[in-house]
Amino acid sequence: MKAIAEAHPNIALVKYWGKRDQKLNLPAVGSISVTLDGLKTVSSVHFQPELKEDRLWINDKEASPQQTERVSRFLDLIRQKSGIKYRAEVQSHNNFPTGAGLASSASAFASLALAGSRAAGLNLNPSQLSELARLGSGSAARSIFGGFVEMKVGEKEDGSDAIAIKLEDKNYWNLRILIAITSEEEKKIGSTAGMQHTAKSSPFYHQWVLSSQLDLDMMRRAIFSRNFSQLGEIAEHNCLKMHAVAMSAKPALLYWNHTTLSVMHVIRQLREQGTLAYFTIDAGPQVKILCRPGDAEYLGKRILQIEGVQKVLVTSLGSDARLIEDEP
Ligand code: 2P0
Repeated sequence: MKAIAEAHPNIALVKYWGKRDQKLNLPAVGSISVTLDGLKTVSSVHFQPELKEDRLWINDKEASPQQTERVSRFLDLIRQKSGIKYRAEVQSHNNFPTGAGLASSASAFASLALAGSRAAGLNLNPSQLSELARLGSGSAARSIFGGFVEMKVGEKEDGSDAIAIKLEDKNYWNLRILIAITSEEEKKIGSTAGMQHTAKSSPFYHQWVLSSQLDLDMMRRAIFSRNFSQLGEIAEHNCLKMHAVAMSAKPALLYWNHTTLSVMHVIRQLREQGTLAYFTIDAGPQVKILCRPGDAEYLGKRILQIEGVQKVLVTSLGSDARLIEDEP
């Protein structure tokens, strides 16, 4: 009753920020992402009759009670679906900084959905896995798939249509995503709390939700026509709009540090000088830069020169979540 699975984090080009249902973790807006190559979470789930409670290790360190409780609630869903009663030992390894805006919850819950369901003897299809992963973390629904992925906002009250679909495979378009690490500290306000706070207190939240539909339509069109400048412009616009709405919450949510801002300015300058590159930033201080393969090396070197940039990771489009080991 053990399985091991891996999943890659993803970067949203059109972002998820806000929920229409807390309990089922239903998003208020759809989102579109790219799954990343190179970065990954490998999770193993082992249900055992002798365990009294679920136990969780992240990168070989016993997790905090809050983290363990979140994973335990997620395993409860798998136990309900499968009828299994046992508690589990869970090991999760990230090859990138955890909790600093690099979508570790996306790859964590996508890999847990796959490993946990297989360990419990379930054989879920990718749509069912995406629905399950969403209950752990909204962005995890997207990490079940590789390439370009859209998370549907859905209409049904039970959440069965709030799932991700693959728009295009990872080989469809050869792009690079650079990740400028500006801080490895864990963020102080997680996405779940940040979204709730924004929905409650920002005067612009309603406009954010309304305007997302147009961004989604235009992003889909940019992807289907392989129009890189359109993809980048919408991604940058949508990112700044998400941060603007978060900054307009009371008290404000400000995920950037001064290096984040320096990188943004450099990217805009480089673009004026003819290098086609665009930034996007999630709920953390790291900057992700979208570019074409021929510009990646120059951009990587240039960004590393910016004061405060600790390192630059170079990634491209990654694959579907996959099972590594499955022991009945
Ligand atoms: C995204 N983020 O679309 C957006 C952009 C962060 C900024 O999805 O509450 O950790 O677990 O469903 O999935 C991060 O949100 O939130 C996220 P929960 P999650 O990538």
